[in-house]
Amino acid sequence: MKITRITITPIAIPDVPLANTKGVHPSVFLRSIIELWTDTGLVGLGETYGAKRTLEGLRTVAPRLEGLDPWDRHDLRRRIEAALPDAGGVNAPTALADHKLVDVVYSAFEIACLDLVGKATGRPLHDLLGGAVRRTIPFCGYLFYKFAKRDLTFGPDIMGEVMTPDAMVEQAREFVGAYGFRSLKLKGGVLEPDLEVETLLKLREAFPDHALRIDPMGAWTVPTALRVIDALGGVHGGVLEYLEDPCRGMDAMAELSAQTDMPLATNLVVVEFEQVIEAVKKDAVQIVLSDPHYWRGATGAIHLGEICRAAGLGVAMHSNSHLGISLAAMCHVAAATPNLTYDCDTHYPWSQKEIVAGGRPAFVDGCVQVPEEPGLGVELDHEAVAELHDLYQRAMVADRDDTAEILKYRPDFVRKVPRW
Ligand code: GKR
Ligand code: MG
Repeated sequence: MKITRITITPIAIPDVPLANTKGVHPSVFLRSIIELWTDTGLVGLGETYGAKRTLEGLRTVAPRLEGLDPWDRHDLRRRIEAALPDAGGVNAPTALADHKLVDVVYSAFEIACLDLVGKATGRPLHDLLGGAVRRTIPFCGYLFYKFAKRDLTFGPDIMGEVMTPDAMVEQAREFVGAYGFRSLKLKGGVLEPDLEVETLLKLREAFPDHALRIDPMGAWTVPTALRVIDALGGVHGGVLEYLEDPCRGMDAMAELSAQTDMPLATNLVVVEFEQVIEAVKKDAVQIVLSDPHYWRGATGAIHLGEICRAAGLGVAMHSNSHLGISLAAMCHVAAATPNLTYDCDTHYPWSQKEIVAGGRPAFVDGCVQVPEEPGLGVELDHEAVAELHDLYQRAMVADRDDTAEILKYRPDFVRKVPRW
């Protein structure tokens, strides 16, 4: 089986102003949809970031993949490295972490290749990763403070303004009611820490049995993080199952870690294999967030799980705004990572469209069934892709810059990390 043609389609999906410590989501989020066509008539699918550096990287590499055998991942890596010498990162300068372009591009094409191999052998993708240790994947409800959306040109708002503890409890009730989530993650670093503590205490009262976590994305100093941990009842019998990226940078995380038993998680200071080693040496974190979009694909995410097992670290799963191809890839990886023992993150409830045939997958009790069909187990709805490609062309948004976007809502906003 050889790849004969590669299609990269950028799409834009209506989004709502979800807040984080560096700003707020723009009116659309961007994805790239990958189709790898073969001489056997099979088509492999992939979904990844759609912002300009990723898109340019995918487009630069695409012509070099003609003739590739989808089984040969070393050849895939070689071709990508040759096409992208000295490639830097993919994210906007205002982002809080960066991911190497070669890793992001490799990840996207690897998953499409694995989809092909699965289709060619009649086996689901998780079988290519060692087999499924679980058949349903539990996700957490991902809660965001948000503004009421002002410009409805590209799509409606969801839930209006949510900027108080009580409004956040209502958001959680809606998500738990609609999806059955059994755990909740709050995107923090938006309101004063005391208000975020109040939000979590109110969530605990409203959902006494739900696991809770908060991710301030580096917004707090070490003393602030210690104060928050204390206010939330500490580790034993306290409110949090873990605390994600409370402080900015590996050294600040290590400084905090030395002063608390609260498990610290990250998708900001450990995003490459080399950083796992540094984090272990410094005892900076106890849980690493996996993600097949940048941990060198689905196989890299599985390797991360194994390295974390050996290092005594826990594994959770990171998300960005995404659609159903990514959801399927996340499910296969989660199914085949034995020590992924926390409910996975997903932005899916905030995504208003779908591009896989059959529409939106069902969430039952917060869980998604792992696809059992060959490969990823999803097919494209070509009309939906065309519609969102058209939106991409009309929206004229080529990059994600949350800090630029928040100035439309708060003209005096100044990006400051840590802020408190
Ligand atoms: O969607 O605003 C967002 C999140 O902040 C996202 O960009 C992060 O990558 O969800 C992610 C996280 O866990 O940090
Ligand atoms: Mg995070």
